[in-house]
Amino acid sequence: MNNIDYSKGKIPGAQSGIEIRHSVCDICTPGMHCGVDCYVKDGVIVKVEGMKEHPFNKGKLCTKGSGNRQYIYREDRIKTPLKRVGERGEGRFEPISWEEALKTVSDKLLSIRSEYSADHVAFFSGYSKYYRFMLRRLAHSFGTQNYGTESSSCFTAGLMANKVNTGQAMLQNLPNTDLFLAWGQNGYFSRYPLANSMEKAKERGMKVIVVDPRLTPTTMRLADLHLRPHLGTDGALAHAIANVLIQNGWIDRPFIDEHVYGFEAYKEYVSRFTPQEGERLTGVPAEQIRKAAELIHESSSMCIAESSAPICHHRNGMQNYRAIMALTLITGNFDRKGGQIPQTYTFMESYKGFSSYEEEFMDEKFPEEGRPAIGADRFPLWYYLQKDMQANDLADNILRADEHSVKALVAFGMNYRMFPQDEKMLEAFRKLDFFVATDLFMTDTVKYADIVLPACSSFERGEFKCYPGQLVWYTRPAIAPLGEAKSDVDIISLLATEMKLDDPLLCAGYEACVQYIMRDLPLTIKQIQEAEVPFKLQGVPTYVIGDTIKEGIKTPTGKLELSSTILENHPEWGLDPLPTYKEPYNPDPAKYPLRLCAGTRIPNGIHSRLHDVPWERSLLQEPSLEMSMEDAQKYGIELGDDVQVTTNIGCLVFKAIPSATVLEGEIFIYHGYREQDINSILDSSNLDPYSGFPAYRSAFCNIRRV
Ligand SMILES: Nc1nc2c(c(=O)[nH]1)N[C@H]1C(S)=C(S)[C@@H](COP(=O)(O)OP(=O)(O)OC[C@H]3O[C@@H](n4cnc5c(=O)[nH]c(N)nc54)[C@H](O)[C@@H]3O)O[C@H]1N2
Ligand SMILES: Nc1nc2c(c(=O)[nH]1)N[C@H]1C(S)=C(S)[C@@H](COP(=O)(O)OP(=O)(O)OC[C@H]3O[C@@H](n4cnc5c(=O)[nH]c(N)nc54)[C@H](O)[C@@H]3O)O[C@H]1N2
Ligand SMILES: [Mo]
Repeated sequence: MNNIDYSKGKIPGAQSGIEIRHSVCDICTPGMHCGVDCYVKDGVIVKVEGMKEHPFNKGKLCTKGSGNRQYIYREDRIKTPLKRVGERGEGRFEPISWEEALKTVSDKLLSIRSEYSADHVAFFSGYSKYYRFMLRRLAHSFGTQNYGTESSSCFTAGLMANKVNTGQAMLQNLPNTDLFLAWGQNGYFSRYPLANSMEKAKERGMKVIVVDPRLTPTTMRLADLHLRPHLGTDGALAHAIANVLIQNGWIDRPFIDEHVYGFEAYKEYVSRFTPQEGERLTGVPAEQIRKAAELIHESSSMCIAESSAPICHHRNGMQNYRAIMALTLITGNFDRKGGQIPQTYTFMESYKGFSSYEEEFMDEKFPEEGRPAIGADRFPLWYYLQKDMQANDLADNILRADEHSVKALVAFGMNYRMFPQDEKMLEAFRKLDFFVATDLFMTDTVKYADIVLPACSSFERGEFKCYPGQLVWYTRPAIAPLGEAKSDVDIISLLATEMKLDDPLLCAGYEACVQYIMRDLPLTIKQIQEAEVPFKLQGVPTYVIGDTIKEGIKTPTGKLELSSTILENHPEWGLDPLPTYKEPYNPDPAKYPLRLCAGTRIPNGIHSRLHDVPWERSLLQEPSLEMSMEDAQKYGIELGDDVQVTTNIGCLVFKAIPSATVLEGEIFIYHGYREQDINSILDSSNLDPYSGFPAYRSAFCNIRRV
């Protein structure tokens, strides 16, 4: 054995009793779940490493994944079902058996359903997402449309923009493109496989434009051109670039004539966004706007990765996203090599190159006659496209306490701190007749529950996964569930069974559900389970670029829609069919002169979950506020000073980090901290009327040293 192995200390083998078992890290977004080697001794994980055989992460683990052992063994892991004995929020519970827990939940939900109606029960899911297809169906089989998720603030607004403009989701054909627009993307912190692919493509000569107000490893290492718009002004920037393209005739006219609807109205609209006007609205110099248009013109192909969170966490987020997408449409980079490629929906919000029956599974029990889901009235486009609850309206629905208010909430992985002005959610919890929470940890949300159900981590369960390129994998548990914890999917199935819902498939359990969804695959789920590592499915029909153009674009007009006919046909919603631009909302510019971005990703945090994990916390010990060097000087602030941030809702104190990566006039703060919860001072009425997404990234504030 060589010295390196000795230095690691934890050596697998008969002598040490350590065995390596493959599993998956689910800390992150499902599309990225990396393979993990769990070093297991006596049923306990003593170490984790990246799994070399995993085609996706190839042995690497990110900062977050490296903290997995400390994460799953967090001291506040819940190990048995619990019944509340103290006040809501107090955190006093008594262990109970699974039988008692399931029976209590079932009795309570059924009695609310018979006394009021099924609509008075809501089902919610935060992270993780692997069980969502079953939870949605559970809600439907129970009889309510009130199923909602954390995606009320994540990803979906971008998907909605895709559905409106092109009828379906699209992905970048990065390996073949000439020019890559990384719009609000820093893979080095939030999506490292993207950073890897970008590095590779740069080596073969791909050009890169990055649009990001900040300096990041992506802007510094990979950008040929870096545009730095003010937060939330992306729509104006996209329109100004489009304006230059159109004025110069640098567009694909034949493609537009044949495949694009609404071009003349769009052209008329963007004509006001001259480079000078673009500069005024976004802060990006007119010269750079022209330069971006030139680069697009000079490139034989272009694709755009517009990240949903930074683009859509604004009052005008979805429209900004559509404005960026319009650049693809007018240059003809749709369903073309090196451009944006339409995706086949696969599984778990992923587009992995084969089709499945997940959408059918999720919606075949949809209670059509039920009351439209919460938020349907306020966010009609959301409801039209998503057919579920816009969870940003949930707290208000409960607090209204009228005849339509939810009485019982069934929450999986719910973290009340994800919402703006999140105290309202706590108040809502207090009003509920019944609240059941399923989680790994005794969080501040869970403390409000009447019944608590212990969920297990990804290392303690088996899970079906798929990855780009028709790769599939069925993981095996690396260790037994801690205490009496169960996987969420088993809990859902047990609840359906206990309530005697008329849904034999759901009651039959996870494997049966996955088999139903994947019934067209050349292998059965049982056969897929035999492989220890991910492998490529043979004989699965794959998408051929150009097929969508040939077979028909999935919008109402069969064309790519610059002006949305869904919105044209619903004038009563009061939403603009064109991707119109609106400034971020500042309640009082004199009082709140600084732009506040709450949530730009840090490598060692994921929302609320890793702040209590020692390795992760050691990398940034206190809730911090990043500001420009110019503002630090102007406000007399130095590194480590306590700085008070004031918004129209309230104030909080953070540690100052003056940084050359930040533009003057902008403040960056990460969210999810128990001690300094930035969402508690963000305005919950500042929402995007198209998607219902909160404006986490374009709030306004003032600061002072304390
Ligand atoms: N200010 C601000 N707020 C934001 C954002 C932002 O950028 N800025 N981003 C928004 C976005 S994009 C997102 S995705 C949301 C994320 O919001 P959340 O999903 O609320 O975030 P987490 O803190 O990860 O909380 C997830 C909860 O799920 C639990 N959990 C983890 N794994 C499992 C599991 O397998 N089963 C069960 N039952 N529970 C589990 C965790 O313990 C935790 O309590 O936050 C949104 N809120
Ligand atoms: N380490 C880590 N990784 C994560 C997460 C995490 O919490 N931590 N969360 C996961 C989740 S739930 C999500 S949704 C994704 C989100 O992932 P991303 O969207 O990739 O992450 P962000 O860091 O929020 O945004 C990327 C870049 O956008 C810039 N940006 C911020 N506001 C704006 C804006 O208004 N316009 C433009 N053009 N750029 C802007 C930021 O400076 C940042 O460098 O990340 C996932 N990955
Ligand atoms: Mo997210």
